[in-house]
Amino acid sequence: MAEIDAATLIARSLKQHGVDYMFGIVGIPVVPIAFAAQREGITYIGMRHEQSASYAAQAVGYLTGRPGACLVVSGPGMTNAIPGLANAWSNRWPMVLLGGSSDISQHGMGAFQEAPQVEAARPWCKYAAEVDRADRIPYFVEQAVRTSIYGRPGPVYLDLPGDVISARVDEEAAPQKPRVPDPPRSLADPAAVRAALDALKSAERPLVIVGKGTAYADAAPEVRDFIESTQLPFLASPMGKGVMPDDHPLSTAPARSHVLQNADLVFLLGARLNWIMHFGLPPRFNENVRVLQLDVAAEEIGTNVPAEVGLVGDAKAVLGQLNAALREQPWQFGPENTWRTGIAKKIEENRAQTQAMLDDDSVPMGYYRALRDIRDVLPRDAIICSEGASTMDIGRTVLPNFEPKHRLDAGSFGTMGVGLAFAIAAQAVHPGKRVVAVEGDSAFGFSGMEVEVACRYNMPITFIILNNNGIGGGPSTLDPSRPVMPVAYVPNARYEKVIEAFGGDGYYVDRPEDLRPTLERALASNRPNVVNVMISAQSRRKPQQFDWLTR
Ligand SMILES: Cc1ncc(C[n+]2csc(CCOP(=O)(O)OP(=O)(O)O)c2C)c(N)n1
Repeated sequence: MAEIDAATLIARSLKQHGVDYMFGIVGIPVVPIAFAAQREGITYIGMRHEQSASYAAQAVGYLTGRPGACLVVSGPGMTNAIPGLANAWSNRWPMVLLGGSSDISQHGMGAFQEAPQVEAARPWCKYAAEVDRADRIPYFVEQAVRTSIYGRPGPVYLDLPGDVISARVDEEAAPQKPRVPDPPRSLADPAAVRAALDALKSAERPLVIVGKGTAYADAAPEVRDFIESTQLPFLASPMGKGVMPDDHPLSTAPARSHVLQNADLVFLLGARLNWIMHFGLPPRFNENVRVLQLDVAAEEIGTNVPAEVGLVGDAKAVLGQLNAALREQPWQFGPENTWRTGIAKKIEENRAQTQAMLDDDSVPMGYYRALRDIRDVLPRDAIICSEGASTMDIGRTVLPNFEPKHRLDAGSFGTMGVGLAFAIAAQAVHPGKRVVAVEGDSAFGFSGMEVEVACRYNMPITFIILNNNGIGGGPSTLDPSRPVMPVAYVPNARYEKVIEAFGGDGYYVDRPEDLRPTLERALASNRPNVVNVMISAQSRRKPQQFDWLTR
């Protein structure tokens, strides 16, 4: 009768179900799980804050379709990871949080770091449970992994009491479950597929909105096929960028406000009508806009605006249905009409407006000028992580993506502090790709210590900071006779020195002519580095017709 320790059983069960990456911070009672994970062939990456570990785990979930694991200690370790659960819940990304907890035998006694962890996790999770017995570990892990990736993906939580982790069990009493298969790909009702195509044919000003749900479903080939065969204009959501290449002639990105406001029909592909899409309501949308919606979650259909047609199913499978129907009965949106010419005109106008800012060599630089050089040095398959307010918003318009799942940002939850962890996760999954994190100086500060992780694991990530001395721009000096402004940081902070402490390379740039050569050097070095770029605190986004937040 062979015995197995519970920590090994946890790691083996995770590996069994395709959990290949674990991010965490060890301590009582989870240390043995991290070592067991390494022995079982799971890549373990020790982070510097649980928040980052929880962000990295969900990025792996999005990038691979299998949840990343986040391993944390009891009490403050677990509560530090709740922001990650919340962000994954909002983004609909899978992850498994594994929280050590106090011994079951001491429950209620004021045990070391005892806390209501399952209850704390529950509002953010599809599934939250305490593993009450070591022999049930394979059951709980299978249940957790399957729940996180089936249906609408999301985070799950397993609470691991110390006396369960330290237990040993008869291996035969705790057999592994068969590997959770990838989620079954469900098809939409064929009648709805026909209805969607008929609706598209009847539209005068149609617009396809490509969301990150299509990237998650690995549906980029089907989306590309659909757009090419129908020749419909499209708009990418922030993380849907790259499912269709941003330089595609049918992209309407530079005319975003115009197309949202004037479309008479929008076809949502794995995109939600939440705040990022202005709820689908006036003044940002036409009040009579017709909505076609493809989503994996039936309950999403009709959110905020009733859907004329709901296609419930897997994006790859349903787009396959649409493409098959189009092959049988080809149809294209007309090549010449006022909708197309109007969009083209607006794109040209907006491009002309930004060109001057892209080429403005003033010192200090503006956002557009700095982002222009970043754009020009990145390879087409670079993975771009980004956060900040203007840094991210303007970055969405200036930095293109050409591949799906190559853009990770603050997302539906608008979380600052995700960028470094996302970059580390992306580099772990794609060691051969160029990964950059384009950060506001405030955003960088939320998890700046994670640059040590990049150094420790020899990840050649380039962390670029657009430094305007504060949250949305701070003063260039701090007047000691006045209270420090709430938006201000230490002016001219030398963030690049942080990475030098760990053996990485730091670069400081304050003149536009130095930026491109510095970025080229940083990328060519194949070493972790921080490029700290001073920009003007007065630099702003090009004037917008609407405030960015719809109220
Ligand atoms: C966790 C969290 N805390 C606070 C905020 C509020 N917030 C939004 S953007 C931002 C920082 C913006 O400054 P920066 O990153 O320097 O980018 P900039 O706009 O200056 O380019 C903050 C603190 C948030 N979104 N998330």
